[in-house]
Amino acid sequence: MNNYLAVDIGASSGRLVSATLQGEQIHLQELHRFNNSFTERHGHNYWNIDNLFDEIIQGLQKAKQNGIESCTLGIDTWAVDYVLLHKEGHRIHEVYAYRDARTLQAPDKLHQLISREDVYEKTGIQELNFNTLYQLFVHDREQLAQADKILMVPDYLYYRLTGIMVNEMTNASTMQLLNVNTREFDEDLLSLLQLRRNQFSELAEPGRVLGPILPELVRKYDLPDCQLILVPTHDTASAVAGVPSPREESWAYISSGTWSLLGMERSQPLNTKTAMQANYTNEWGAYDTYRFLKNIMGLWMIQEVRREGGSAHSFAELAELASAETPFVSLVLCNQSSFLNPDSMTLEIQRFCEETGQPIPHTPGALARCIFDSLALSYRDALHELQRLTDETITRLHIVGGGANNELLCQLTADLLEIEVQAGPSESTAIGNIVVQLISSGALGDLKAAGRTIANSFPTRLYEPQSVEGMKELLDRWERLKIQAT
Ligand code: ADP
Ligand code: LRH
Repeated sequence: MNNYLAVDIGASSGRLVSATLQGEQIHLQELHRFNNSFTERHGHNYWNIDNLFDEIIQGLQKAKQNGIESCTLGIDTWAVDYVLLHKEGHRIHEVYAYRDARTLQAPDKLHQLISREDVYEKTGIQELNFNTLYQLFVHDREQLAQADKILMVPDYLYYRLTGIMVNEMTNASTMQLLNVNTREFDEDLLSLLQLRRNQFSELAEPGRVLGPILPELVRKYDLPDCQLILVPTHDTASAVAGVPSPREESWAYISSGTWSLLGMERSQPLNTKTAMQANYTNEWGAYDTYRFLKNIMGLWMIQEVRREGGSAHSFAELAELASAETPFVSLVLCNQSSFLNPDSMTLEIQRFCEETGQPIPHTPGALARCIFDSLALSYRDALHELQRLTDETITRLHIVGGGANNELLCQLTADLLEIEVQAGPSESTAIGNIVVQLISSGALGDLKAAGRTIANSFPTRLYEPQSVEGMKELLDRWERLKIQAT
């Protein structure tokens, strides 16, 4: 039986899972799990990329100890962050984490040289100050000039394992440097950054067989015999490939992890002016799909509140504590930039509530309640915008990712969006990574077949919408808050 391995590394945690296809069912086993976070050094935030590589090696060793002698392997991580490489292949600089404050003013500066409208028309990518375009714009010019190659984080991990360099296209699209019409790097944007096309590698499609793990690594670490397959290396692209949808109805998704990514899978980009104004993006997906979606601040907010509280409560406990609180007491506008990387998320939430004349949440339960209520209200706005922009009526909302375990947030989403929510699987990203390997090997036909197989393999939970007491007053308050706080 073939073994398919997935390395999936999000901003908060990583895992290595193995999978087999038995009849119509995918069987998944988690072999290794580890935490991920960025750390501050000399006033900047960086990822520990060598540590992530070591965790992959450990995971592969565990695979071998579990009797896996040969396998295929795909890697996905979060988007937008990059690695500069010298000609000899070593790193020029540490890898900046996208929440680093150095890009906060970058969009305003860059758009003095080219308008927002032009960039959106070319790329279809929403403006987020941490997109690679803005990060490279403020990156040290000398280092950029020295860079023989620029790889995204998962491209770099593939390179460390195989010695082969490519720019996988789902992640490359989040650079905001690809032209949605030519489906190549946009020459105007490259010259604005004073970069050459040959500083990047070939743009490669998911599904391609890249090559085996370098023999010296296999020998040194006693690893299984593994062929690396390019998967959608952007975790959100894999997460959407892992949604248990046969793609027959009008469906939307929330990929619910560190970020909440709410959107639709489409076969065409939608880069109109109204889509730009609503800050919707067109990220590239596997098999000529686009993810028309919006970034919502997501569970990062509770991750930070939990961390600041000394991790005294698990995520499940925080959701339980929140369930016991009175709903909709205090609300925050999650997508305000002040929540992107505050010194203290707890204090930032409290400051927002104080300034807007709302009760100040102090306990872990009250803070968690405020976050979940506010996220669900933000999802409501985003779903309405999505339907307006695409002129579609969504009949089913899938919630996938770790947040699918949060029963309170799933129920709140069903209630406030007045839609049936299908929650799970929580490991949709690793699953999407696996199904692209299955499609690549011919074991599955396409994304539709994959969606059916996923639905057949992993339990999900349905949340029926229930009426919310005082909904009208709540929505009025939410609208007033938006006017008041902007
Ligand atoms: P990422 O890939 O961005 O690192 P994940 O998809 O792994 O994120 O999701 C992590 C999030 O899932 C956590 O921040 C937490 O809020 C949520 N989560 C995970 N398990 C549970 C649980 N049992 N109950 C409530 N929330 C959970
Ligand atoms: C989610 C994610 C998201 C990006 C952000 C950088 O992990 O990849 O799709 O916008 O991280």
